Amino acid sequence: MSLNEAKKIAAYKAVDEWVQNDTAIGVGSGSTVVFAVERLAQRVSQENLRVVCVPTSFQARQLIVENNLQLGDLDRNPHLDCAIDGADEVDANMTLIKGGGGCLLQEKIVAACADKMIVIADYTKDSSKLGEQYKKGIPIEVVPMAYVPLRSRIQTRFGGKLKLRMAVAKAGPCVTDNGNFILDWDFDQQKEYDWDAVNRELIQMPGVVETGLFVNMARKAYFGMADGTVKERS
Ligand code: DER
Repeated sequence: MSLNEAKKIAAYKAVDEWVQNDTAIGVGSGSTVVFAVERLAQRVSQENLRVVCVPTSFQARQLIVENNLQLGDLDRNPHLDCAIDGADEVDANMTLIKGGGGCLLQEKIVAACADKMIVIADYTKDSSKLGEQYKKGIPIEVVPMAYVPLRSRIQTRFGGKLKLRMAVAKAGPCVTDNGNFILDWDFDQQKEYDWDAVNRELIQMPGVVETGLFVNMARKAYFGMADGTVKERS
């Protein structure tokens, strides 16, 4: 089974299990969510469902509009029944690394407004420990003026190495939908981290906007496996 097919079966199963009529849904960002929106659009059309979709990025907004789904926002839908989103890695305790696509801030805000955060992923995201498979580091969204002092402060406090995420099709650093930079923290994998404590400490640092550590937020994860099955974790 290809990676895309694995993403698809996870996304379809999650949408089928968590979406019913009159559901307000947070729509995540990334490539796996594309399949979730595809399935959502199918069900809305086939079952004449009423759903409202709140995006977590410009990409998610485009997906909602292009699939003729009802576009919502947190002004009108401050309480969501569920948020369906991808992840870069999921550990055994359901701690997530997110932000590989640079959308972590709005994703975390929307997930926090949802009764349930549902994660959809392919089998390469299924780890027992963070860093086992995802090697690009933990994304930390920072205010641009603060990236240099924060890079050294976090390195000194927690070890590892932080790199400013550079844009691919544009000169200079990656700029998020919120006008911020991202530092990717290649943490020391020999260390045991209390991710909840690390996350809380990072957030307190002036200039840190949000981290890609989603701790105690995900209710259930669906992993599309290479053999065509869907593995679930909660
Ligand atoms: O940037 C993000 O947080 C995305 O949700 C990412 O974690 C998952 O992206 P993928 O579905 O393309 O792997």
